[in-house]
Amino acid sequence: MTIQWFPGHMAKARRQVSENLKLVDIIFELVDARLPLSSRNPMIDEVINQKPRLLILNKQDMADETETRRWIAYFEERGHRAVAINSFEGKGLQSVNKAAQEILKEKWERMKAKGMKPRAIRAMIVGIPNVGKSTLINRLAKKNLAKTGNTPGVTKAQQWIKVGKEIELLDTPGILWPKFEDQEIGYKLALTGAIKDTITNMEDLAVYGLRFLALHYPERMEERYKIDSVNEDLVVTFDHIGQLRRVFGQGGEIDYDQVALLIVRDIRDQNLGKLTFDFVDEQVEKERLEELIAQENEERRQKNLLMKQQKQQDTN
Ligand SMILES: Nc1nc2c(ncn2[C@@H]2O[C@H](COP(=O)(O)OP(=O)(O)OP(=O)(O)O)[C@@H](O)[C@H]2O)c(=O)[nH]1
Ligand SMILES: [Mg+2]
Repeated sequence: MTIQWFPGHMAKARRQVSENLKLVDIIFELVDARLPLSSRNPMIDEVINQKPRLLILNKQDMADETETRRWIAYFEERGHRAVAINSFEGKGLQSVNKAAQEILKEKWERMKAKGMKPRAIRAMIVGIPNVGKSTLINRLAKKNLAKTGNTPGVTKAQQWIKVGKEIELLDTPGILWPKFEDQEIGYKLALTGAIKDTITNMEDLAVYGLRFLALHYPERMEERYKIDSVNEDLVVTFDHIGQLRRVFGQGGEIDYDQVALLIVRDIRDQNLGKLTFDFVDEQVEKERLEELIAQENEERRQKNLLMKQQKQQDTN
Protein backbone atom coordinates (compact mmCIF):
# COMPACT_ATOMS: atom_id res chain seq x y z
CA MET A 1 0.00 0.00 0.00
CA THR A 2 1.27 3.44 -0.88
CA ILE A 3 1.02 5.95 1.91
CA GLN A 4 -0.79 9.19 1.22
CA TRP A 5 1.52 11.81 2.67
CA PHE A 6 -0.34 14.37 4.68
CA PRO A 7 1.51 16.87 6.85
CA GLY A 8 0.68 14.80 9.94
CA HIS A 9 2.17 11.68 8.37
CA MET A 10 5.30 13.53 7.37
CA ALA A 11 5.80 14.87 10.87
CA LYS A 12 5.28 11.40 12.35
CA ALA A 13 7.67 9.70 9.92
CA ARG A 14 10.25 12.30 10.63
CA ARG A 15 9.85 11.90 14.37
CA GLN A 16 10.24 8.13 14.12
CA VAL A 17 13.44 8.44 12.13
CA SER A 18 14.77 11.10 14.52
CA GLU A 19 14.11 8.87 17.53
CA ASN A 20 15.82 5.84 16.03
CA LEU A 21 18.68 7.99 14.84
CA LYS A 22 20.01 8.07 18.38
CA LEU A 23 20.33 4.29 18.42
CA VAL A 24 22.54 3.92 15.38
CA ASP A 25 26.03 4.78 14.18
CA ILE A 26 25.19 5.06 10.52
CA ILE A 27 22.25 5.57 8.18
CA PHE A 28 21.81 3.50 5.05
CA GLU A 29 19.94 5.87 2.79
CA LEU A 30 18.25 3.78 0.15
CA VAL A 31 17.42 5.35 -3.21
CA ASP A 32 16.31 3.94 -6.54
CA ALA A 33 19.29 3.63 -8.91
CA ARG A 34 17.01 4.71 -11.78
CA LEU A 35 16.36 8.08 -10.13
CA PRO A 36 18.98 8.69 -7.46
CA LEU A 37 17.88 12.27 -6.86
CA SER A 38 14.14 12.15 -7.41
CA SER A 39 13.80 9.16 -5.08
CA ARG A 40 15.48 10.94 -2.19
CA ASN A 41 13.46 12.44 0.59
CA PRO A 42 13.61 16.23 0.12
CA MET A 43 14.52 16.87 3.73
CA ILE A 44 16.80 13.93 4.35
CA ASP A 45 19.89 16.02 5.08
CA GLU A 46 18.01 17.97 7.70
CA VAL A 47 16.40 14.86 9.19
CA ILE A 48 19.57 12.85 9.67
CA ASN A 49 21.74 15.85 10.34
CA GLN A 50 25.40 14.98 11.01
CA LYS A 51 24.95 11.21 11.27
CA PRO A 52 27.36 9.29 9.04
CA ARG A 53 25.57 7.98 6.00
CA LEU A 54 25.97 5.52 3.18
CA LEU A 55 23.97 6.16 0.07
CA ILE A 56 22.72 2.91 -1.45
CA LEU A 57 21.50 2.91 -5.04
CA ASN A 58 19.14 -0.07 -5.05
CA LYS A 59 17.52 -1.82 -8.03
CA GLN A 60 20.79 -1.49 -9.89
CA ASP A 61 19.59 -4.28 -12.19
CA MET A 62 16.87 -2.01 -13.58
CA ALA A 63 18.99 1.09 -14.18
CA ASP A 64 21.17 2.21 -17.08
CA GLU A 65 24.62 0.95 -16.09
CA THR A 66 26.56 3.88 -17.52
CA GLU A 67 24.40 6.36 -15.66
CA THR A 68 24.70 4.42 -12.41
CA ARG A 69 28.48 4.61 -12.65
CA ARG A 70 28.23 8.34 -13.26
CA TRP A 71 25.94 8.79 -10.26
CA ILE A 72 28.30 6.93 -7.96
CA ALA A 73 31.14 9.20 -9.12
CA TYR A 74 28.90 12.26 -8.72
CA PHE A 75 28.12 11.46 -5.09
CA GLU A 76 31.64 10.41 -4.21
CA GLU A 77 33.05 13.62 -5.69
CA ARG A 78 30.77 15.51 -3.32
CA GLY A 79 31.97 13.58 -0.31
CA HIS A 80 29.14 11.03 -0.03
CA ARG A 81 30.03 7.37 -0.02
CA ALA A 82 27.72 5.58 -2.47
CA VAL A 83 27.30 2.00 -3.65
CA ALA A 84 24.98 0.34 -6.17
CA ILE A 85 23.25 -2.92 -5.30
CA ASN A 86 20.50 -5.30 -6.30
CA SER A 87 18.73 -6.33 -3.10
CA PHE A 88 16.36 -8.58 -4.96
CA GLU A 89 19.16 -10.94 -5.93
CA GLY A 90 21.45 -9.96 -3.10
CA LYS A 91 24.14 -8.52 -5.35
CA GLY A 92 26.59 -5.97 -3.98
CA LEU A 93 25.79 -6.56 -0.32
CA GLN A 94 29.46 -6.92 0.50
CA SER A 95 30.06 -3.38 -0.70
CA VAL A 96 27.52 -2.13 1.86
CA ASN A 97 29.37 -3.84 4.66
CA LYS A 98 32.76 -2.67 3.46
CA ALA A 99 31.72 0.95 2.90
CA ALA A 100 30.05 1.13 6.32
CA GLN A 101 33.24 -0.01 7.99
CA GLU A 102 35.31 2.46 6.05
CA ILE A 103 33.00 5.33 6.91
CA LEU A 104 33.17 4.51 10.62
CA LYS A 105 36.84 3.56 10.72
CA GLU A 106 38.01 6.71 12.48
CA LYS A 107 35.22 6.66 15.04
CA TRP A 108 36.03 3.04 15.84
CA GLU A 109 39.69 3.81 16.21
CA ARG A 110 38.90 6.67 18.56
CA MET A 111 36.72 4.34 20.62
CA LYS A 112 39.45 1.76 20.72
CA ALA A 113 42.00 4.37 21.79
CA LYS A 114 39.73 5.23 24.71
CA GLY A 115 39.78 1.59 25.72
CA MET A 116 36.20 0.86 24.67
CA LYS A 117 35.31 -2.68 23.71
CA PRO A 118 34.82 -3.30 19.99
CA ARG A 119 31.19 -3.81 19.04
CA ALA A 120 29.14 -4.21 15.88
CA ILE A 121 28.21 -1.18 13.82
CA ARG A 122 24.56 -0.26 14.32
CA ALA A 123 22.70 0.81 11.22
CA MET A 124 19.24 1.84 10.12
CA ILE A 125 17.78 1.80 6.63
CA VAL A 126 15.74 4.80 5.52
CA GLY A 127 14.04 5.56 2.23
CA ILE A 128 10.83 6.42 0.44
CA PRO A 129 8.11 3.78 -0.10
CA ASN A 130 8.80 0.88 -2.45
CA VAL A 131 12.50 1.60 -2.80
CA GLY A 132 13.37 -1.86 -1.45
CA LYS A 133 13.96 -1.32 2.27
CA SER A 134 12.27 -4.54 3.40
CA THR A 135 13.90 -6.55 0.63
CA LEU A 136 17.32 -5.33 1.71
CA ILE A 137 16.65 -6.07 5.38
CA ASN A 138 15.55 -9.59 4.51
CA ARG A 139 18.55 -10.10 2.26
CA LEU A 140 20.98 -8.91 4.86
CA ALA A 141 19.23 -10.90 7.56
CA LYS A 142 18.89 -14.19 5.74
CA LYS A 143 22.07 -15.94 6.75
CA ASN A 144 22.20 -14.68 10.31
CA LEU A 145 18.63 -14.20 11.36
CA ALA A 146 19.08 -16.72 14.19
CA LYS A 147 20.88 -14.16 16.28
CA THR A 148 18.06 -11.65 16.57
CA GLY A 149 17.34 -10.13 19.91
CA ASN A 150 17.18 -7.07 22.06
CA THR A 151 20.40 -5.30 22.75
CA PRO A 152 20.67 -4.33 26.41
CA GLY A 153 20.42 -0.66 27.07
CA VAL A 154 18.43 -0.06 23.94
CA THR A 155 14.67 0.39 23.69
CA LYS A 156 13.13 -3.03 24.23
CA ALA A 157 10.76 -2.92 21.28
CA GLN A 158 13.59 -2.52 18.81
CA GLN A 159 14.97 -5.68 17.31
CA TRP A 160 18.46 -5.85 15.96
CA ILE A 161 19.38 -8.08 13.07
CA LYS A 162 22.91 -9.42 12.91
CA VAL A 163 24.57 -8.92 9.54
CA GLY A 164 27.82 -10.86 9.57
CA LYS A 165 29.96 -10.10 12.62
CA GLU A 166 30.32 -6.43 11.91
CA ILE A 167 26.87 -4.94 11.52
CA GLU A 168 23.62 -4.87 13.44
CA LEU A 169 20.63 -3.58 11.58
CA LEU A 170 17.46 -2.13 13.07
CA ASP A 171 14.62 -4.38 11.91
CA THR A 172 12.24 -1.52 11.17
CA PRO A 173 13.22 0.84 8.38
CA GLY A 174 12.47 4.53 8.40
CA ILE A 175 9.88 5.32 5.76
CA LEU A 176 10.11 8.84 4.46
CA TRP A 177 7.96 10.74 2.02
CA PRO A 178 9.03 11.22 -1.59
CA LYS A 179 9.57 14.52 -3.36
CA PHE A 180 6.56 16.26 -4.80
CA GLU A 181 8.55 19.26 -5.91
CA ASP A 182 7.42 19.31 -9.50
CA GLN A 183 5.33 17.45 -11.99
CA GLU A 184 8.30 15.80 -13.64
CA ILE A 185 9.51 14.21 -10.41
CA GLY A 186 5.96 12.94 -9.93
CA TYR A 187 6.03 11.29 -13.36
CA LYS A 188 9.41 9.73 -12.71
CA LEU A 189 8.23 8.32 -9.39
CA ALA A 190 5.07 6.99 -11.03
CA LEU A 191 6.97 5.36 -13.89
CA THR A 192 9.18 3.53 -11.42
CA GLY A 193 6.31 2.47 -9.18
CA ALA A 194 6.99 4.66 -6.15
CA ILE A 195 3.63 6.42 -6.49
CA LYS A 196 0.33 4.66 -6.92
CA ASP A 197 -1.31 4.79 -10.35
CA THR A 198 -4.48 6.32 -8.97
CA ILE A 199 -2.57 9.50 -8.18
CA THR A 200 -1.42 10.05 -11.74
CA ASN A 201 -3.34 10.33 -14.96
CA MET A 202 -2.30 7.37 -17.15
CA GLU A 203 -2.45 9.29 -20.39
CA ASP A 204 -0.32 12.15 -19.05
CA LEU A 205 2.12 9.59 -17.70
CA ALA A 206 2.33 7.76 -21.04
CA VAL A 207 2.94 11.02 -22.89
CA TYR A 208 5.68 11.94 -20.45
CA GLY A 209 7.15 8.46 -20.92
CA LEU A 210 7.19 8.84 -24.70
CA ARG A 211 8.75 12.30 -24.58
CA PHE A 212 11.33 11.02 -22.13
CA LEU A 213 12.21 8.10 -24.40
CA ALA A 214 12.45 10.32 -27.47
CA LEU A 215 14.84 12.60 -25.62
CA HIS A 216 17.06 10.07 -23.87
CA TYR A 217 16.57 6.69 -25.49
CA PRO A 218 15.40 7.27 -29.10
CA GLU A 219 17.02 4.09 -30.37
CA ARG A 220 15.13 1.96 -27.86
CA MET A 221 11.92 3.71 -28.85
CA GLU A 222 12.66 3.01 -32.48
CA GLU A 223 13.22 -0.63 -31.74
CA ARG A 224 9.99 -1.08 -29.81
CA TYR A 225 7.60 1.35 -31.51
CA LYS A 226 9.23 1.99 -34.90
CA ILE A 227 9.36 5.74 -34.20
CA ASP A 228 12.10 7.81 -32.62
CA SER A 229 10.17 10.95 -31.80
CA VAL A 230 6.77 12.10 -30.61
CA ASN A 231 4.52 13.75 -33.18
CA GLU A 232 3.35 17.27 -32.42
CA ASP A 233 -0.10 15.84 -32.78
CA LEU A 234 -0.14 13.22 -30.04
CA VAL A 235 -3.06 11.42 -31.64
CA VAL A 236 -0.79 10.50 -34.55
CA THR A 237 1.71 8.88 -32.20
CA PHE A 238 -0.96 7.07 -30.18
CA ASP A 239 -2.59 5.88 -33.43
CA HIS A 240 0.74 4.60 -34.67
CA ILE A 241 1.50 2.64 -31.50
CA GLY A 242 -2.11 1.45 -31.26
CA GLN A 243 -1.98 0.10 -34.81
CA LEU A 244 1.43 -1.43 -34.38
CA ARG A 245 0.46 -3.23 -31.19
CA ARG A 246 -3.13 -3.81 -32.25
CA VAL A 247 -4.80 -2.11 -29.29
CA PHE A 248 -8.40 -1.99 -30.45
CA GLY A 249 -11.63 -1.39 -28.56
CA GLN A 250 -15.01 -3.10 -29.01
CA GLY A 251 -15.86 -1.25 -32.21
CA GLY A 252 -12.47 -1.90 -33.76
CA GLU A 253 -11.20 1.61 -33.12
CA ILE A 254 -7.97 2.33 -31.27
CA ASP A 255 -8.42 2.33 -27.51
CA TYR A 256 -6.30 5.25 -26.29
CA ASP A 257 -6.62 4.35 -22.60
CA GLN A 258 -5.20 0.94 -23.34
CA VAL A 259 -2.42 2.41 -25.50
CA ALA A 260 -1.44 4.66 -22.58
CA LEU A 261 -1.45 1.70 -20.22
CA LEU A 262 0.64 -0.34 -22.64
CA ILE A 263 3.29 2.37 -22.90
CA VAL A 264 3.53 2.75 -19.12
CA ARG A 265 3.69 -1.03 -18.64
CA ASP A 266 6.36 -1.36 -21.33
CA ILE A 267 8.53 1.16 -19.51
CA ARG A 268 7.94 -0.40 -16.08
CA ASP A 269 8.43 -3.97 -17.25
CA GLN A 270 11.73 -3.09 -18.88
CA ASN A 271 10.46 -3.83 -22.38
CA LEU A 272 12.53 -0.82 -23.38
CA GLY A 273 15.54 -2.09 -21.47
CA LYS A 274 17.22 -0.67 -18.41
CA LEU A 275 16.29 2.98 -18.04
CA THR A 276 17.57 5.77 -15.83
CA PHE A 277 15.36 8.80 -15.30
CA ASP A 278 17.69 11.23 -13.51
CA PHE A 279 20.80 12.27 -15.43
CA VAL A 280 24.07 13.46 -13.93
CA ASP A 281 24.69 15.85 -16.84
CA GLU A 282 21.35 17.56 -16.31
CA GLN A 283 21.94 17.85 -12.59
CA VAL A 284 25.44 19.26 -13.02
CA GLU A 285 24.10 21.81 -15.51
CA LYS A 286 21.31 22.74 -13.10
CA GLU A 287 23.80 23.23 -10.27
CA ARG A 288 26.03 25.33 -12.52
CA LEU A 289 23.11 27.58 -13.44
CA GLU A 290 21.99 27.93 -9.84
CA GLU A 291 25.49 28.91 -8.82
CA LEU A 292 25.67 31.44 -11.63
CA ILE A 293 22.37 33.00 -10.65
CA ALA A 294 23.38 33.17 -7.00
CA GLN A 295 26.65 34.80 -7.99
CA GLU A 296 24.93 37.35 -10.20
CA ASN A 297 22.44 38.18 -7.49
CA GLU A 298 25.25 38.70 -5.02
CA GLU A 299 27.12 40.95 -7.43
CA ARG A 300 24.01 43.02 -8.04
CA ARG A 301 23.44 43.33 -4.31
CA GLN A 302 27.01 44.52 -3.77
CA LYS A 303 26.68 47.03 -6.59
CA ASN A 304 23.42 48.41 -5.23
CA LEU A 305 24.95 48.74 -1.82
CA LEU A 306 27.93 50.64 -3.22
CA MET A 307 25.62 52.92 -5.17
CA LYS A 308 23.59 53.62 -2.07
CA GLN A 309 26.71 54.44 -0.08
CA GLN A 310 27.93 56.67 -2.86
CA LYS A 311 24.64 58.55 -2.93
CA GLN A 312 24.74 58.99 0.80
CA GLN A 313 28.24 60.39 0.59
CA ASP A 314 27.19 62.77 -2.20
CA THR A 315 24.31 64.17 -0.16
CA ASN A 316 26.48 64.60 2.90
N1 LIG B 1 14.49 -5.55 -9.68
C1 LIG B 1 14.61 -5.28 -8.39
N2 LIG B 1 13.52 -5.22 -7.61
C2 LIG B 1 13.68 -4.95 -6.31
C3 LIG B 1 14.96 -4.71 -5.74
N3 LIG B 1 14.78 -4.45 -4.43
C4 LIG B 1 13.45 -4.51 -4.20
N4 LIG B 1 12.77 -4.80 -5.32
C5 LIG B 1 11.32 -4.92 -5.49
O1 LIG B 1 10.73 -3.66 -5.19
C6 LIG B 1 9.45 -3.83 -4.57
C7 LIG B 1 9.41 -3.07 -3.27
O2 LIG B 1 10.31 -3.64 -2.34
P1 LIG B 1 10.12 -3.51 -0.76
O3 LIG B 1 11.30 -4.13 -0.12
O4 LIG B 1 8.79 -3.98 -0.35
O5 LIG B 1 10.19 -1.94 -0.60
P2 LIG B 1 10.02 -1.08 0.74
O6 LIG B 1 11.00 0.04 0.62
O7 LIG B 1 10.13 -1.93 1.94
O8 LIG B 1 8.55 -0.52 0.57
P3 LIG B 1 7.56 0.03 1.73
O9 LIG B 1 7.51 -0.99 2.82
O10 LIG B 1 6.27 0.21 1.00
O11 LIG B 1 8.10 1.35 2.18
C8 LIG B 1 9.27 -5.32 -4.42
O12 LIG B 1 8.50 -5.78 -5.49
C9 LIG B 1 10.70 -5.87 -4.51
O13 LIG B 1 10.73 -7.19 -4.99
C10 LIG B 1 16.11 -4.78 -6.60
O14 LIG B 1 17.27 -4.58 -6.21
N5 LIG B 1 15.87 -5.07 -7.90
MG1 LIG C 1 8.75 -2.34 3.52
